[in-house]
Amino acid sequence: MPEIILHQWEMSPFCGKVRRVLRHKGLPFTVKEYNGPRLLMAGRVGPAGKLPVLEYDGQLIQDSTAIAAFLEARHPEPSLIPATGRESHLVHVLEDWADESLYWYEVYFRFMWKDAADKAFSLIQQGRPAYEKPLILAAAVPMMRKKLREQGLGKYDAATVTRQFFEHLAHLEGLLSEGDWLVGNSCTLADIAVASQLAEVKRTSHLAGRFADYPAVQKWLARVGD
Ligand SMILES: N[C@@H](CCC(=O)N[C@@H](CS)C(=O)NCC(=O)O)C(=O)O
Repeated sequence: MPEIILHQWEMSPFCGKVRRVLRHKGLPFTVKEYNGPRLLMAGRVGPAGKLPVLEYDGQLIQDSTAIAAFLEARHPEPSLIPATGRESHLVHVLEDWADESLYWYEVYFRFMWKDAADKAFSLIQQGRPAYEKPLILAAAVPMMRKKLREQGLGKYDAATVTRQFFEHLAHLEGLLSEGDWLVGNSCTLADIAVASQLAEVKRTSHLAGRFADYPAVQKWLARVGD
């Protein structure tokens, strides 16, 4: 078995995505959490300055999409990425939608509400001295709100963004009422990418209770797992 270390923030949806890929493939791994003063070192693990980064027998791979492709190539079974055909294209498009669009809704619901940001940072600050969290929040919340405005979603009010998000959820409900998985007859990277964003919305935002209106999505989230 390879030695696998996931450099992560527990509450990052992209790190959650990699954890789900590793578990789906039955690969044991340990995590290195970038909490406390280590937060400042996260930018140095890989050239893009982002987490997750996967360390696989000493080799560093960054970006959840690249990590999933790397693991699929080395551990093809159970497969998560159809190799060819319509399903492979759909998986690619849905994964990218989750990573590049749905992600910003997750960021909005986490960083526009102070209590949600507080919950999220509690997840990575476990075991750290209590004085650190307010300092980290004071830096992270304005920085993430600025990113949201630059991306665009942050320029819209909460009611508009919430309505758009639940429109997306209604479409997912429609898809998942017709089959167990988003693409084809088994769990793919599309399921894992979308579920990883939604799981973080549920975990820290005030919207968790409203997921009950989407029973097919709820059952599918349980099927994809943690
Ligand atoms: N496309 C990347 C996105 C990773 C990403 O944006 N990670 C966030 C945490 S959720 C991050 O590292 N942010 C720090 C930064 O952008 O400086 C992936 O799929 O891994």
